[in-house]
Amino acid sequence: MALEAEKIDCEIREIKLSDKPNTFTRLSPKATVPVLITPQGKVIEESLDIMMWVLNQSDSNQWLPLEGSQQQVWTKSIINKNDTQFKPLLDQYKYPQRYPLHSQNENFNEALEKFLLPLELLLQDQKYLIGDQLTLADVAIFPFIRQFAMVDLQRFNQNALEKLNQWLENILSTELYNQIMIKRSYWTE
Ligand SMILES: N[C@@H](CCC(=O)N[C@@H](CS)C(=O)NCC(=O)O)C(=O)O
Repeated sequence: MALEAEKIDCEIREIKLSDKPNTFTRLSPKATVPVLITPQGKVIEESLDIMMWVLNQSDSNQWLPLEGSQQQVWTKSIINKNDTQFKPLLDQYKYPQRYPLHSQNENFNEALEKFLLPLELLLQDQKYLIGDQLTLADVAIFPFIRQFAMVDLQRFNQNALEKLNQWLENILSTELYNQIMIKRSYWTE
């Protein structure tokens, strides 16, 4: 989304996660998507780093919070909490067969309490996570919330997450999101 928002030209190679091409795993042994190879050949393996690589060159929508601002502190804190607390719970909730020691109910409730309800509270009087405009924090974490919601939409909708649902809907209905979420065929060697 950052690349598209800032109109940075790139070749997109869709990776089949169950059959990763050798070129991909050779360039990035961590083997998670997305990975960006810059024109200088630098390999960037974290989505947040890819966003920062884009936004440090061009940020026409003002997604980046001002350096040293309170918004910057909040942005870092939300993304950090997503990556360290929510993402492991999402994986456990999404793939219960890989984590037989955790029940899906427990995972859902823990995610709800630690991460989703605090976000719901934040969205009581603002449209997006850092204010009334879409910024880095929203774009960095919504894919994880979307994945979580999609495991069991009914359960997600029933859990007093009205504002969070609306927030997700707002992002999913943007032209930007719909421009990038198109079906692509897998890249092969
Ligand atoms: N922190 C990483 C997470 C990347 C990640 O976990 N990606 C998943 C897909 S959403 C993946 O590639 N998993 C590897 C696999 O399923 O083999 C990032 O944001 O770049």
